Amino acid sequence: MTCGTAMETDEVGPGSALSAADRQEVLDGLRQQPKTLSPKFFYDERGSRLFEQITELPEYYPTRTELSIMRENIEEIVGLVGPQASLIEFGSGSSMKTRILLEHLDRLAAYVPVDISRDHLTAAAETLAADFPQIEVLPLAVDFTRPFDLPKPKVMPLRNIVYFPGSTIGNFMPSAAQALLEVMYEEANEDGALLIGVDLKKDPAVLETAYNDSAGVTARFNLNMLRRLNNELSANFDLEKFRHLAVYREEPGRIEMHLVSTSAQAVTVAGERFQFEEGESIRTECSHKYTLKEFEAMAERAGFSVHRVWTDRERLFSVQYCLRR
Ligand code: AVJ
Repeated sequence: MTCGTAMETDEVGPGSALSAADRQEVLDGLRQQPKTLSPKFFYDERGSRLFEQITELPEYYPTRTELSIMRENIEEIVGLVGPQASLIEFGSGSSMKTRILLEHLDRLAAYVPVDISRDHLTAAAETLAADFPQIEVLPLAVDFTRPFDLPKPKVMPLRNIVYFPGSTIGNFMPSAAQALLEVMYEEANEDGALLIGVDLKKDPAVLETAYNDSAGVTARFNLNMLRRLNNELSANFDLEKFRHLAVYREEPGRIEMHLVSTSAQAVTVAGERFQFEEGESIRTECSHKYTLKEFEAMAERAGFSVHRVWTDRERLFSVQYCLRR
């Protein structure tokens, strides 16, 4: 640690909400070369609102495409899942996609939203519990990247269906995505399945446009991370001195979002000083894209077989039903 010390408690500034572990993760990321920050720090209240706006942008195809794939194929999905399943969502679901499943699946034994953030979890779970009084909602606040014990619903589930929508799998580095699929395999149990949204490789121009919208919402979403660190970690990022960058990199097959320093500057975060060269960036997100073949290989290594794949006509996005082998 260099000059200055962070306060000892979790209270590290106005509107503080970041835990000591999160603060440590931020500092570790900024000490790295190149500097990185986890995309999980996007989602404070303002960031979540900006993400909602992103999902409605004309350029951002994933959300509306996944939603229409779900709507068009819901009867087949219902048939595959069968009656009295337990739906286990990785990440707290409040989305339309979750609602479609809760509306149509046959006599669900339980809906189990799993999220590390208790705040996200309770808000989403309460709304869904109110809207679906016939479904037992059992929110679980755990880190889903490691195996965890499932709650026991009143009605015995006939199978566990792990649900992971939104192509959130793309935010994980390939080795972490592989490990996460292995956890999902465990949680699915014998006879269980995985229902997952996976964004597909396509013309890089289409991808780059989706993350560089003309209204500048994605730029605000990206820069909001610095605003959040200013608020919650007593940082002093000058938001005028960083610009949004989103590029597709062919070899890792991913969109990368960066915040690029427009001048040489120093920034203080939780008492620690960080130096930026002009043009130096912080990588804030990797969004991996897969071909159907690539995803299938990864699912198979985790023990799944891809049983059914639904896509849109342009093959932008896929929803996949994977069985335990
Ligand atoms: C929520 C991770 C699926 O990668 O497309 C949208 C987040 N970032 N625009 C994505 C995001 C910029 C999104 N995921």
